[in-house]
Order: sequence, then structure tokens, then C-alpha cells
Amino acid sequence: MRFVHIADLHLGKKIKSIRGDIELDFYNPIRQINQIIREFKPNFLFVSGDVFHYRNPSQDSEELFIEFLLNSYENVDYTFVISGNHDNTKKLSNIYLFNKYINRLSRKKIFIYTDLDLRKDVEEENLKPISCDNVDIIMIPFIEYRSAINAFYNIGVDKDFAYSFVHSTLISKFLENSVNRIKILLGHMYLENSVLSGTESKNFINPTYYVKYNDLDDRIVYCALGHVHRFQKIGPKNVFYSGSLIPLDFSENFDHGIILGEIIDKFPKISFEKLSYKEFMILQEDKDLFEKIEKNKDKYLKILYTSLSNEVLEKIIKFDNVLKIQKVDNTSFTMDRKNDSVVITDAFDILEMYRKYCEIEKREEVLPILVNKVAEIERMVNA
Ligand SMILES: [Mn+2]
Repeated sequence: MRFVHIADLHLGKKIKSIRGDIELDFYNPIRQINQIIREFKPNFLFVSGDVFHYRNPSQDSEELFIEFLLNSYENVDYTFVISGNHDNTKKLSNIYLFNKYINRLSRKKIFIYTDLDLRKDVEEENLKPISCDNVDIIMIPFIEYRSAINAFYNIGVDKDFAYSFVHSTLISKFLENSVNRIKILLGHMYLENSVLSGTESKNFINPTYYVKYNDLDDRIVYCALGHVHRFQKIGPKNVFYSGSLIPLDFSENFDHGIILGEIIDKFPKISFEKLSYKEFMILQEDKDLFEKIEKNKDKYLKILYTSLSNEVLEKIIKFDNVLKIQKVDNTSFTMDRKNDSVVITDAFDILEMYRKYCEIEKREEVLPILVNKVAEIERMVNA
């Protein structure tokens, strides 16, 4: 059986530039994926969450996604989509209404499963995988912390790693009702030991949302994950993040694409297919700056400078490919984004998260008044 695994499409995402907001090009990457699917002829297509970037996606991005699903109808037997933290559950459900109708008419199927569906199945004690041929598909869309804990409140969840425990419980409940040989999990979650990219939602990549690697059941043959934007395999099991389709900003300076897989005798053979897309590049002020801007016409550029005159800056602004110009305080500024990746502390510390956010996104310190306010609230809570 062959499959294609994609995640974190973030359709419709815009980035801020000196010329106002620019919508990233998703049309070309989606067209490439459609083409790959036509050639590779997978039986399964897995879309592991974060289909749309905004809760109210533009009509264009909605249309693009629906066209993408129609292409799947033609070229894939079974398509599975789960919702991510970015997705508007209602929006995906509405798209699914239409699919449900076509599902009845066709041998080929599309399934869209959101956290609302999951919650309903938990409440009705109706958790079971979807069986297709000899494959069982388990789907765990992104679950917001409180609703995860609430759903399992009655079975007594421990405070430490409660979120992870909810996931392992869900998985074992699914597996209780699994009859088929090949078990595949689609999940939108933040797995321990995954390497972040910097564009993941900061609210959902803190220790509260940690899912432990060992909580992914060993009987699962392939884990198709979304949430972390960097393509990677984690640990010895076949646990993969396919990463975002394209770089979503200047911090995602690594290869982006999709995963092609083939499972023979329970062993997946995996390959990564890089897509072609417009790249992001950070340039530092130097004597060849203009030459470099010219040379990288096909990329989005961010210019870092310490002491350029207004005259020169105005010239730079005229280049269409320059999205951002940023003054940095000292020349030792490093372009190595590794230092920017979010440090995971062992406790949930909202102030620390915000401090890190300010440091990375705004390059400024947290206001002292805010620090005092948080301390005050903490005193109140602990009193
Ligand atoms: Mn995402």
C-alpha cells in the first residue's frame, strides 16, 4: 500500500512586508502535489492538520483546498484530513458535509475528522479506527488542553503529563477496536524531542502540550504527524513530521515538501519529496548588498543593517523582493536561527514564554510593569 503524507498547509498565510501584507503562493505547491499524486498513485492521502492558516480563510484558499480534494477523489482511494490548532473546526466540517454526500456515491472516500468529532466519539464511547482494506486509520486531531482534560476528567487524569496521558488513552481505546493488520495514526501534536522551526504557534508548543514518545503505541506501523513545521523522523519508530509545504517565514530556512511512503509487510519505506517554492533569505549589510539583492530576485529578502543612510534605505525599499528591513544594534548579530528556537522549560511559565516570544518576534524586552503584574497574579493564585 502506498501513501502520501502532508501537513501544515497553512493555506492563505500572509506575511507582513514594508509594502503591506503579501499572501504566500500556495497555488504552485498544491499543483506540484497534485502532479506527484497523479504519478505516484497512492492508495492513501494523509493530511495531518493545519489546512488553513486563518480561522476565516479567504475564498481563494478555500477553493484551492476543495480543488485539492477533488484531485484526490480522482487519484487516491482514501483521503484523511484531521484538524490542527489553526483550523476552524466548523469550516472543515462544512467542507466535509459536501464530501460525505459524494462518499455515498463513490467507492473512493474522503474523511475529515475534527476535535469536535473526536469529542463526540469519546462521549458516545464510539472510538474506533476507520478500516480501509487491510488498514486501520486512527485519527487524533489537535485537542485544546482544557477540552482534553475535561473529556477525561471522570477517569482521573494526573496533573503531570496529563495531556500526553489523554493521547495514550485515546490511542489504546482506538486500538481496542482495531481489527486490521496495518495501523496508521494521524495526529496533530507536539511530540517530545521534535525539532521546532520557529513558526509553530507559541501557545501550543509549551510543556503543557508535550506528548511523550512512548505514548505512541508500538503497534502503530506509521505515525503521520503535523504541528511541527520541520520535516523529521523521530526516534526508532516510524514517527514522521512531514513539515510545512513551503517556508512560512524567514525562520524556516530548510527543505520543505511532502512524504511518500510504501508499506510492504508492515515496514514503511519512506522518501521525502522537496517541493519548489519561493525561498526566504536574510541578507546582512555589506558592500555587495545591492548586487546580492539583484542576484536573489526570485527570493523574499530581509535586510539587516546597522548604519545605512536614509538615501540608501530608500533605494533598497524600491526592490520588490525586499520584504523587511531591520536595524540591528550590533554587528555581532548572527544569522544562525538555531539560537532563536524556543527553549522548552520544564514548567509551564507563561511569562517566560512571552519573554521568549518578545525576544524572537519583536526583539525587545518584556515591559517591567507586565512582569510585576504577573508576579502579583501569581501571589494571588498561590495565596
Ligand atoms: Mn502548523
